[in-house]
Amino acid sequence: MRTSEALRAIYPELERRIIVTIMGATASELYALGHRPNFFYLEHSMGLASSMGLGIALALPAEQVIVLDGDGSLLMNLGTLSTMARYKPGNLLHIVLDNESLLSVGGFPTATATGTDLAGVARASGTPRVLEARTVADFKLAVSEALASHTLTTIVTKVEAVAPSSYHMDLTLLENRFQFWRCLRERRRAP
Ligand SMILES: Cc1ncc(C[n+]2csc(CCOP(=O)(O)OP(=O)(O)O)c2C)c(N)n1
Repeated sequence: MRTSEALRAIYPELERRIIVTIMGATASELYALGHRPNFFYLEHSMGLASSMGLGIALALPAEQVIVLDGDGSLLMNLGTLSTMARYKPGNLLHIVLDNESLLSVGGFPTATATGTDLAGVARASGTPRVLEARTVADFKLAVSEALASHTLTTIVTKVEAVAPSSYHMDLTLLENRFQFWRCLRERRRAP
């Protein structure tokens, strides 16, 4: 399964929710499927998409927040798993697209290529629900189950290390930041 296929399969689930992605390939693939004001692409701050998602989930308990993480990014901030598990927001879904590499900067293999089991680390950190997927069908099912469960879930899904056809995004970081902030503000005001 490619990242683009995985994201296309769950795109309808992303349309209404608050989405925070890592930078690079994942951001570009989601942007290519269609940008929305409720999508934030956390450029540069590698590892912190889950931390940002956790903060939003705690601040906006009526919203469902989905973080699109990468194996390299999560490995840079493993403590995020224990922090998320400590607060256990039921409105947070943490998806790890594990391509076993730092794809966006040339494909250097990460520790998941040599056996680190991120689902196992998430379980040992106390995450109440941890699911794994390898096919588009399994991934789609895992996402709908996780969203219906209203329980903090990490889904680790293996994806091929295939780069997007283009990394170009016609949206500056600041523009995305203000648009996303306005979207969050409106959601907070909504009854
Ligand atoms: C602190 C920090 N170190 C390094 C980088 C450079 N960098 C950008 S994307 C990336 C790889 C991210 O890997 P992963 O999370 O596995 O996502 P993938 O690119 O494989 O989709 C790196 C190292 C960065 N942006 N920030």
